[in-house]
Amino acid sequence: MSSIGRVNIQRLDVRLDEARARTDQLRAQLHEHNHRYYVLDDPTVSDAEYDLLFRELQALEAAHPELLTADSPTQRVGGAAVKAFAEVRHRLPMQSLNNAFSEQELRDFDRRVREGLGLPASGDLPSAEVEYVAEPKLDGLAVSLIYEQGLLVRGATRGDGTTGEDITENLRTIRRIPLRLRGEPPPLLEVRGEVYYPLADFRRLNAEMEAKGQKTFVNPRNAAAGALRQLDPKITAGRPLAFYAYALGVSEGLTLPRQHWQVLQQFQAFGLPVSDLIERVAGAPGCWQYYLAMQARRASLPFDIDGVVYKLNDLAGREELGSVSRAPRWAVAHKFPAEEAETVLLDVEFQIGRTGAVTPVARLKPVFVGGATVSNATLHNLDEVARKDVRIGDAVIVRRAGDVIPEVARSLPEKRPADARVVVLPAQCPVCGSPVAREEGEAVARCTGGLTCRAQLHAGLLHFVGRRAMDMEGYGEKLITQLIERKLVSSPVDLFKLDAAALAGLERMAEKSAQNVVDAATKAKATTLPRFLFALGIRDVGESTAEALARHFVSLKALIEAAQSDAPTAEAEKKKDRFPLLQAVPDVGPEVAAQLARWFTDPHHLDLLAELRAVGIEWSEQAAVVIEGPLSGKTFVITGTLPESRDAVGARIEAAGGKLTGSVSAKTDFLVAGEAAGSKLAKAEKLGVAVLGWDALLQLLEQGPQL
Ligand code: 9MJ
Repeated sequence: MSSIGRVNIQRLDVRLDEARARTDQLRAQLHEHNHRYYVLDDPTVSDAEYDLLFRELQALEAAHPELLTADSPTQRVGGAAVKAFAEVRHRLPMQSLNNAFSEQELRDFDRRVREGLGLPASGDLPSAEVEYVAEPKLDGLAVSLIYEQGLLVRGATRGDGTTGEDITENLRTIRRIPLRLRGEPPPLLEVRGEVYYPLADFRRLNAEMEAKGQKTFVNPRNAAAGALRQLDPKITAGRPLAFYAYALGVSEGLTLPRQHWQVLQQFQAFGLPVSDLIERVAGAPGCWQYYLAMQARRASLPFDIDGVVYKLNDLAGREELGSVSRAPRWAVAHKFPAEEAETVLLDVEFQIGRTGAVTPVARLKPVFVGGATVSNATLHNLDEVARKDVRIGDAVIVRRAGDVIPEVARSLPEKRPADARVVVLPAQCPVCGSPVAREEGEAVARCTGGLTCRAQLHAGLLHFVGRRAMDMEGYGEKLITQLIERKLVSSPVDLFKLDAAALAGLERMAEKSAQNVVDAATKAKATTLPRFLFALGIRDVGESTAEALARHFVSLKALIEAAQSDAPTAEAEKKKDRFPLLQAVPDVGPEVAAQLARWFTDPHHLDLLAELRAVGIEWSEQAAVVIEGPLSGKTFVITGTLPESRDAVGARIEAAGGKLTGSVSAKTDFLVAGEAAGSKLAKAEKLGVAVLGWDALLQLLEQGPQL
């Protein structure tokens, strides 16, 4: 860096084209130094030398604002503070990972992968182990970075996996995130990874906060979340967040590698930071070795990890395996054991959940465990309390892992005081006084008060207004408590009957916010059937089941009719095939079907549905749009690696009227098979299903099937 010594202020007077040439040169140098410092951890200049270059560029840009570019190293903190983050819909959902907690669960994962790929069981010779990529599992926040023509144009949080928040300006302040990719990036590349707070910086931050008399962060994850949530990027810029890339999202024009390992190598070539702790391992034994090695290194790592992740290396195999609900079948997070600490059980209270479930909650002498102070923990249910022989006054072991609710793991009877008391289930609900009942064979006791119980009503309403349900903004915990206490609301229907005048009398409710809340209710009336079904809070009906029901039945009426004709009569109870209509829905088994049948035959619930309709709740009831085209009426399955992403190929087929399904059966018309196609190809050949290569598919898309 010999030129820096000669910087002088007269340079600012040079002609524009000279200035342009120099800014280009400075940016290239600064990008290179940033990359060496933040990504490769191998700087070749001192901080002072870097600063000189940086200041020269700043001065030139100040003198020639027309030369400023968004990817200039001076523009990391360019954005102004915002009032709120905009929503971003992820083009490909950001999935979460299933967890494994033991060596056995890791082996089960490997077995499911082998079965899914049609491989013989591990240990049956001749069989090679499946190759996995093993990665440390950073305890931070997952983000998505979109690069267009190599430029960082958008960064977003994971959010609920479908919709996140646009935090581009905050992510731009993270030095390890390149503003411009190196090498020859494709026109579109989405990079996913984890933003985290390095431990040394976290300790420094907390020491500073403490010195200033401010509240400290409980753990690095919260510190990272706090920094990313700042509406003013200048504050984020003052927090030294870090980033590692670990997954590919959408891309266009990228020659798709065959292996995840190669994706990570490509990332590095693009200048993205990839952890050097990532390794390729063979089968469950290789994964287990990696787990043990990481566990041993955990305490000396410069960042927090809460486990390791194993991912199938072969990308075609991943497509073959697909996902269940929101998690891929081809990966698993193997978590480190939860941290434990000893404390005293001061008392047991009973909480009433949305479905009336009575949960014993431990009130504890506060204790620091798993990165947080814990004073309440779940005891799950009374069977568990009895099994663990936990008594009030006992010394107990509390366990906490990551985001999981803390639990009382066991008691220490050897330390039991003479006045320890046995925990008894209350006969009446502590909130509404209705009898508490426990059905035969069920571990859970329930309050029988239904929506007459304030606790059930409160939890039910919170669920109803939730973001993934009716999405009614402004209806928080406190507002709902007040609405119930003042008897303004005794059912979800009442939420739609409130007017601004009634709301304005409540605490912390100015006229304008009262109107906003009323407007949110009005807006929420137009919804979708899956959201509405989920909002009803039927036991065991989560979001994905609600979606499956809506897809299958299309209308609420059809669902109700099916549930009612499936409702168990004494005669049907005897038969093995109970709930045939409901169980025809993918993912609905006998237990969920029983809940549905019960819910939709209860007259109170049918009244509730009628009332919700009467206050104006609407959703469209249309079967998925049928597109007419050359492939109408034909069913396709896609497998293997194709020149375009599976989504893109699927979109082409659907645009031509074809229908996509996930697995090959006798009803499949065509299997589109790319390279490295596996068990689906074998099955198609066995069933005599027509197999198309890429060129044959393109021809078919143009001409339709030749009859
Ligand atoms: C973490 N947290 O370190 C994934 N993760 O991959 C790693 N998370 C992930 N991979 C797909 N290393 C979804 C999440």
